[in-house]
Amino acid sequence: MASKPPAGDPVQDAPQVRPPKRAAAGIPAIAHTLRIAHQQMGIGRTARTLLKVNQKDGFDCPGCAWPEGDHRHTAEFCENGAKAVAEEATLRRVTPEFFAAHPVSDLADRSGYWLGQQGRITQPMLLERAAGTAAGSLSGGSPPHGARHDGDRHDDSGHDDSGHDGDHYRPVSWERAFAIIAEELTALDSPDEALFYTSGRTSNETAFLLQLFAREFGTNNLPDCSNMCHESSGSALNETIGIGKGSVFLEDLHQADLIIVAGQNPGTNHPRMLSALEQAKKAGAKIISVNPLPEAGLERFKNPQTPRGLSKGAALNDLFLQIRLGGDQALFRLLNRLILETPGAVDEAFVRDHTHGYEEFTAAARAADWDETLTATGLERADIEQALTLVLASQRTIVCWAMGLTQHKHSVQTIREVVNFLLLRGNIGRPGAGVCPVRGHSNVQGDRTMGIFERPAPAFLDALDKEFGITSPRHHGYDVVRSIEALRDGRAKVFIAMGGNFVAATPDTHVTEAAMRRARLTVHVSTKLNRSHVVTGTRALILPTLGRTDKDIQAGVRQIVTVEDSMGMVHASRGNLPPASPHLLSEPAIVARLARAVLGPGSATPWEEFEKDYANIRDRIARVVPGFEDFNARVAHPGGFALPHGPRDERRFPTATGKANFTAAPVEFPYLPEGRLLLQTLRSHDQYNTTIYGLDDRYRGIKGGRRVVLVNAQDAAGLGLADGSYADLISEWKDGVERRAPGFRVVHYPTARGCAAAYYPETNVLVPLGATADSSNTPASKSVVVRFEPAGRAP
Ligand SMILES: Nc1nc2c(c(=O)[nH]1)N[C@H]1C(S)=C(S)[C@@H](COP(=O)(O)OP(=O)(O)OC[C@H]3O[C@@H](n4cnc5c(=O)[nH]c(N)nc54)[C@H](O)[C@@H]3O)O[C@H]1N2
Ligand SMILES: Nc1nc2c(c(=O)[nH]1)N[C@H]1C(S)=C(S)[C@@H](COP(=O)(O)OP(=O)(O)OC[C@H]3O[C@@H](n4cnc5c(=O)[nH]c(N)nc54)[C@H](O)[C@@H]3O)O[C@H]1N2
Ligand SMILES: [Mo]
Repeated sequence: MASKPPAGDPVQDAPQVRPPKRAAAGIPAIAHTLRIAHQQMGIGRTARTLLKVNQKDGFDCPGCAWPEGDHRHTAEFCENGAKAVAEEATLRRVTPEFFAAHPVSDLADRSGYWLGQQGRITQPMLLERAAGTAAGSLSGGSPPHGARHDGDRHDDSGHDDSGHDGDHYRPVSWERAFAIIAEELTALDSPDEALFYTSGRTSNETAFLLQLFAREFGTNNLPDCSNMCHESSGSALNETIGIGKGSVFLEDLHQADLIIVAGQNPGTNHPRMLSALEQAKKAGAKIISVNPLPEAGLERFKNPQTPRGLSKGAALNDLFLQIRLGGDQALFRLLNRLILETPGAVDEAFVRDHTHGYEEFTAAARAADWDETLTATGLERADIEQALTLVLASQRTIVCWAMGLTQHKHSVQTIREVVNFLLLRGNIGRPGAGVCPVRGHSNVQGDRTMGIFERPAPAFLDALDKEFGITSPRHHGYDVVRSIEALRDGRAKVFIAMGGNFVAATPDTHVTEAAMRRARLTVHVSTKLNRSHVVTGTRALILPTLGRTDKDIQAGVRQIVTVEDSMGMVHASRGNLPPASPHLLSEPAIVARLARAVLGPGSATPWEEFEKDYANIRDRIARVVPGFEDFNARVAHPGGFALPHGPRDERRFPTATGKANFTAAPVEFPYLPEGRLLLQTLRSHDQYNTTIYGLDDRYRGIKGGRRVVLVNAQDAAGLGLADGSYADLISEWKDGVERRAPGFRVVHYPTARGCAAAYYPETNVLVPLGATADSSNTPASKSVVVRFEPAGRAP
């Protein structure tokens, strides 16, 4: 059965395709930035914001978690950072009049791109769905079981006096909004029926308050975007080196002999990393990229900060290993065998003094098989031998990775094998060497440090309890996937999100949306409109908040917030723009008022003091979270401070064995049945996760549309998929449920054999809720087995 793509809004999805680019940045990046910035912000604001990004007295770029160097250009230029800023500092507004003109059923038919383009939300808004109605039709041909309630207590609030017709958001006062949340939360049978989701833009101060509130309320249900992101890295690193964070500073990249970039597309997602790679190369480093796709940024970088960059640019890659999706564990395992077989290649002293589990590991590694590895990776023998030469020539090796390694069933095993690889040659805890999981959201790492975690360490809870005189629950809470299951099964009834776009970012869209519609109350603290505002519980609140670029004044005092970057550096962020509307509250203020409304006078926590001055929050963080001693004084230092990291600082490994652990998991790689391809769901150049800035993916040659699927021409020939034809993607999973994403334009593209790629979130509908990584439970959104069915004519 062929079907058309969902007709969303005036934006026609009719992609044009050209050959992919071979270089990133350069003049087109500047031109593109200025165009988007000007459209969203006008000239004055463009100048005021873009000059303040990542400056010592400015705001932290809301784009990515890549660190800032100590030497800063007046405006360290980054196209996608600028787009993130423009998106937030936009002059467009979503007002109560907008909601009056657009019923939820209309908004539910719009694309995420259209919703985001409407601008900043200006006032708190309330939706009260009438009993038994589906507020908002499900777009995309989803099953008609959207609105189903527990049937027991919706609609009986006694406050339905404001003309609520179940299909319009209406303005609501902050006071009333908090009263509604308090009413719903206190009516729950157990605090564990509430979910508190956090997206990684949230500041340390807000995150700390939110987890404190949730635990004082009585639950560890603190799912966060990290569950879908670097959770596999955290799991693997905690077990092997004793801390779930990267072990390098920016300077280490500059000093490395060899940098391996595996499963990451920095040209789009961490553009400032290209400057670091360029600098490393200048100092003599070699770079290997491991990726099914030849990503432009890794091929050639035209640094817009240098005259040379504006013309020719610099080649970055020394070796491109075009690996099959999910082949990385096999690759690193074989490299480990080859290192073991090379006399003198192992750092014997490091292994003896600092590691555990070597015997078991070497037994497994020696059994690594060439044929199996070539099948798993799709590489040639010569590729791997060339990689080995570079590995053996390097005294200081760093492995960087992102979602290409973390979003597979066997991701944790894969990252553990990367750790084995680095341990073998002593590449942890010395300059120029180490693990470098490159984080996504600008403060996702900090949120975890602040205690946003459904499985908190007992020591953290002990410190929290002691400081606040509370008794935090000790049983684990739900992560993202388990939260969806709990909503689906009626075990969770209230969903509160600090940022993010839960229903669009999570897997199995139809299942997730139906689950969300079963909630009694859904609450989103947001800056911009998104899909999660229109797929709601019986009651829904949108609480608009200040963003990073906005000036935050409390009790007459200008506030700062703090963030932690991908390399464990903590620093201040200070917005400088007048807020998008006078009705906005800051995130810390929202949590503090919410806590007061819910916990009432029974709470001894000084929520009011916290709202008045965030320095009061930092004083408490300093007493609860290790590494933050003297927080307020140290964050006043320009550039901030580094958090301690045992393995990096002193080769101290706080694991169960007290050593760095080698591990020996069996090698796995995805199995692909005949006539199927393995699909990865990834980002285009014009998006920030579920926020779509535009419809182009410039480096990959795609223009004016997002429903494209990149397929190797030889695979396409075998499957009868002509370039320019349209196909439905159908994912195959053991539950036998048909998951279909209709109407994708086939693009013949130089990806690895057997693999395909298409954008997220359009393809999240294909990722089964049960398809997650072992131990980290991260959705396996980079290995979805799909078949193709012709979709008739182009839309
Ligand atoms: N502009 C912009 N910046 C962003 C984001 C954004 O959406 N837009 N998102 C932010 C967030 S939250 C995150 S987590 C990061 C994400 O940063 P990335 O991880 O770079 O993001 P993806 O687009 O998912 O790209 C995955 C990359 O891994 C490759 N890959 C996929 N599967 C495999 C595999 O099995 N093996 C190997 N070796 N490679 C593989 C893909 O081809 C692709 O190059 O970026 C952050 N920064
Ligand atoms: N198939 C597939 N699914 C994926 C991924 C994938 O690669 N493939 N990647 C996963 C990853 S790595 C991640 S991190 C998640 C992302 O999941 P999320 O973090 O939930 O999603 P975002 O799209 O980043 O959230 C965007 C929304 O955040 C709100 N927002 C923006 N700035 C602020 C702010 O300052 N404060 C507040 N309160 N709100 C703000 C805006 O309303 C905006 O619409 O998606 C995951 N999902
Ligand atoms: Mo992420």
